[in-house]
Amino acid sequence: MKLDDIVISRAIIERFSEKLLDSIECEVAIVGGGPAGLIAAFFLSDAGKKVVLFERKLSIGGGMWGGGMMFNEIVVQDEGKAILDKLGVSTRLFKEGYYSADAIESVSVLISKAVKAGTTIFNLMSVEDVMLTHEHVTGLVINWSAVEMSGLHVDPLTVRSKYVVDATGHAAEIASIIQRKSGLRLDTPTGKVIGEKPMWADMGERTILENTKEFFPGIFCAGMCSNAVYGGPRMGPVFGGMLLSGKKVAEIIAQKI
Ligand code: 48F
Repeated sequence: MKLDDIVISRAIIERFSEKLLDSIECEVAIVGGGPAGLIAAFFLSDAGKKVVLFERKLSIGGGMWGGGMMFNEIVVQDEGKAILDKLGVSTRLFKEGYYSADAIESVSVLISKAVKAGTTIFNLMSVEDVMLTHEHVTGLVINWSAVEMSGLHVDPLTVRSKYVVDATGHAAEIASIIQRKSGLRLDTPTGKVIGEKPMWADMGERTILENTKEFFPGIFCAGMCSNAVYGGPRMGPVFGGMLLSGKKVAEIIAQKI
C-alpha cells in the first residue's frame, strides 16, 4: 500500500477535532498535568466521570520528572506508597516509612493509567481564564500555549464543566486569576490566595490534605496549589501529599456529581 500524505493529515485533523468537540462539555475539567492533576484524573475517570485535563507544556507530568534537584527519584511515605501500589508503580523501601520510586516510571504510569481510565488529555493548551456565571465557576477558557507564549492577540475558546480542579502547582494560577479578575472573595481566611510558606515537609504533607477543597464555588484546589492557596508550607520532593490530594479531590467531586 502506498501512503498518502493527505490521508495522514486528514486523520490527524479529523480525530483531533472529534476529541476536542467531545471535550467542550465535561463533568470535571482539570488544569495541570502534574502528579496531583493526573491522580485526580485517574480516580475520577475510574469512577466513571467524564474528565478532561489541560496541560500547558508539551510533556505531561509537571514537576515529577525531575525528582529532587534533577535526581530522578521521588520519595513517598506509607499512604503515598499505597497509591503507587494500586497503580502498579514499583517502590523500594529506603527506611521505615520512606519509599523511593523512579520518577520516570512514576510519571509514565500515572499518565497511562489516567488515559486508560478514560481521561482526555490536551497538552500544549493553557487555561487563561475561567467562565464565571453568577459567581460560580462553570468552565474554562483555553488557548494554545504557543499563542500565550508569542503574545499574539487571538481570542480563546471555552469548555463547560460541572467542576474545575486547579492543579497548577506552586503558582496557583487559576485561583490567582479568579482573585484578580472577579474581585470576589476566595474561601480562605484572607479571602485571597495566601501563598505558600517555606519548606517544612512534615507540616506541608499534613496541611495539603486539609487544604484540598472547594476554594470558590465550582472550583477545587489539589496538590501544591492547595498549600499555595491556603498558605501551607512547601515540601520538596516528597510526593505522597500530591498523590493523596489528587485522590481526595477526586473522591469529593465524584460524590457531588
Ligand atoms: O507543578 P506540578 O507538578 O504540580 P503538582 O501536581 O505537584 C507539585 C510537585 O511537582 C512538586 C512538589 C512536590 O512536593 O512540590 O512541585 O501540585 O504540575 C502543575 C502543572 O500545571 C501546569 C504546569 O505546566 C504543570 O505541568 N499548568 C500551570 N498553569 C497552567 C498549567 C495553566 N494556566 N494552564 C495549563 N496548565
